Amino acid sequence: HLARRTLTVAIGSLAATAMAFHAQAATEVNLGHTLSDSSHYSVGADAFKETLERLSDGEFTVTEHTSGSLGGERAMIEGLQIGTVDVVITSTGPLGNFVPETYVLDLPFLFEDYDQARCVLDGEIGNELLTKMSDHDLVGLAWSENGFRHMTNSLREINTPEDAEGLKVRTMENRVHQEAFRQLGASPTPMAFPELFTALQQGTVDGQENPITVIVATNFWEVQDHLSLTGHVYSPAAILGSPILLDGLSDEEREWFDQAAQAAAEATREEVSRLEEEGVALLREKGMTVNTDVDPAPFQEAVEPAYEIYTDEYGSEMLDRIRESD
Ligand code: EAX
Repeated sequence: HLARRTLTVAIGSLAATAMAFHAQAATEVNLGHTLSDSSHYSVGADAFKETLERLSDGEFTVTEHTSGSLGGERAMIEGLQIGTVDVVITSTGPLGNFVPETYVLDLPFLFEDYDQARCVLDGEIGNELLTKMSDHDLVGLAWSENGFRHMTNSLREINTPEDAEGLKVRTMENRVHQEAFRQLGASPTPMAFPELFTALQQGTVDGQENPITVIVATNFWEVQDHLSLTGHVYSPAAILGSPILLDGLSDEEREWFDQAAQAAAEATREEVSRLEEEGVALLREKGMTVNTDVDPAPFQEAVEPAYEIYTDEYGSEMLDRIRESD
């Protein structure tokens, strides 16, 4: 009798422990991006983690995977769709392959400055684009930021479109960007970001283009001599979630994710603004030549055909709305 009772009690308490453990077990959220742990994306990831873990009182824990350890941006977006990755901070580079509506944001010389870009992304247009993500097995959480992109290369300063002629330039895997560089007379080579440093080091490509933030965070000065502030396109970043995780959440839980993404976007934008001020001096210190007075007008004119190619395929409604917003 006694032995049986002891056994029953033991089993009962084991079950209770298991249940308690289940109730407390935190859900691990894997967050990936392509940049280093000193980058503006990482500042955003820290804010995401802090906010989500605090609001959910530990129900969710966030593990950050930096430097493309979960793959390039295209691969991570695919990961969101199939549920192998939970949250991704990504440029819009490969996003148009999944959500063609976002291509409009990649048009060169579309946004005049940070204020205009942030305002459009935080307003009706940005929200519409985030909502569109759900038609493509993605959840749009917030618009964060990468920054205005500039050209670097190992051969010469770029002052005019002629200087870009014949340059082998790595671009993102983005049709609009590739077309713009083709119009400049450069030879665009699309490539995933995690392959870029080695490609520059080995001379597979002569140059690349990225915001000051990325050039600083990736030590590109080690493999590139010249930076020319062409500011040819604004590069947003999207904070995206996997529908496989997020569609199963309660409204309250989902709200925590939205707030965490918002906090990440704000922290990242602050860091972009800071580096925009301090980054050029830092890159000069590291030995890069930086020409700051590039006249954008001839570049803008040279890439104009990219607009027609875009509007022929996607129409001009979204583009007109963005242009009316300045
Ligand atoms: O999102 O691929 C790129 O050049 C991006 O700017 C970078 O991965 C950060």
